[in-house]
Amino acid sequence: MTSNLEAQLLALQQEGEAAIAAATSLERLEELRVNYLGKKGQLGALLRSMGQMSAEERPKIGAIANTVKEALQNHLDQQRTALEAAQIQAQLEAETIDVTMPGIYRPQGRIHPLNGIIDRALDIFVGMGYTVAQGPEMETDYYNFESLNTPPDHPARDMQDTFYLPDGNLLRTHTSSVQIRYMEKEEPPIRIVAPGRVYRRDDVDATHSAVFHQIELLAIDEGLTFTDLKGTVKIFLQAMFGDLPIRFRASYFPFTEPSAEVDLQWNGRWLEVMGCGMVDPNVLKAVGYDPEIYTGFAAGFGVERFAMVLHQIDDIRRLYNSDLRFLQQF
Ligand code: 2NM
Repeated sequence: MTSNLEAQLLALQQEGEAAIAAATSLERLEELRVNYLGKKGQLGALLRSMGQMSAEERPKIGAIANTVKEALQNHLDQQRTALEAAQIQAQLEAETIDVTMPGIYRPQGRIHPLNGIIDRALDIFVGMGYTVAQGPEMETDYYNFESLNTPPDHPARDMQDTFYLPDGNLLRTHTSSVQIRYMEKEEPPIRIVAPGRVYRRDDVDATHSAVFHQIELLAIDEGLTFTDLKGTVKIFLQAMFGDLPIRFRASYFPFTEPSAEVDLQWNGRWLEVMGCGMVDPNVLKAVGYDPEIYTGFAAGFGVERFAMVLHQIDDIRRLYNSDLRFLQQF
């Protein structure tokens, strides 16, 4: 009877140890723990039969049962530690990064040369205290021409030169319309710079595009003179092109008086780079400013032309083709 129970206990230990050693998951291990050592487990079931044992057999079998229990518990603990270590090892191996792999190629973007010029120019004017102003590309005749002292018979108003829309509106031919809208809303002193797309009915060739970009600046204040205009233009061109000789040549715009073209000496030649002038009193009156109190200057330039000079681009159309072989040079 006793030796039978002893043999059963040892057999249970052997069978249990083998099952534990064969367990390959923590879940399986927990099943085995419950099966052997749990409240309704096999060891407990064997011990319950101790009730029928004699008083001298009891401690002996009890001691054997304890060693069996401890042995199974030790095996469970060891196997759990081993399985946990294996699990971490497997995770580490699965998540290994091979730093010698070639990586995912991501083509690098760039600032378009036109935006590069716009960014630089705006930075320079913002540094001088100017605010960036924007407005609509579709305009009324009033904001594009009439308010800008441009007479009805001026060639710029011709159907040949301006895109008119069926409703009588038009595509702005300069960003001066933005300046008019701004002056209507605000009071002097004013310092603004207006970048944007403008439209002209030109035949497209190496130096002309029907859509191009312009930047115009405007300053209105008490006591501004042509000297302020010259200084501002000179500082701007220096920041943009370097310290090169510049000259002012008398010219004509409907919205400025006097007006001038600005030339820059570039590679030994005089290049026309900007137009400018003192804002015509008629323009000031159109926005409700008193020309006896306020004067102002304005200047404008084409972004494409600046880009072509600075980057030695010989055909304006290259700026719009989106040919990466060209664009990636900048
Ligand atoms: C230029 C040349 C000369 C100009 C004038 C004005 C305004 F709104 F004040 F009348 N804005 N921009 C101007 C003057 C623009 O671009 C070649």
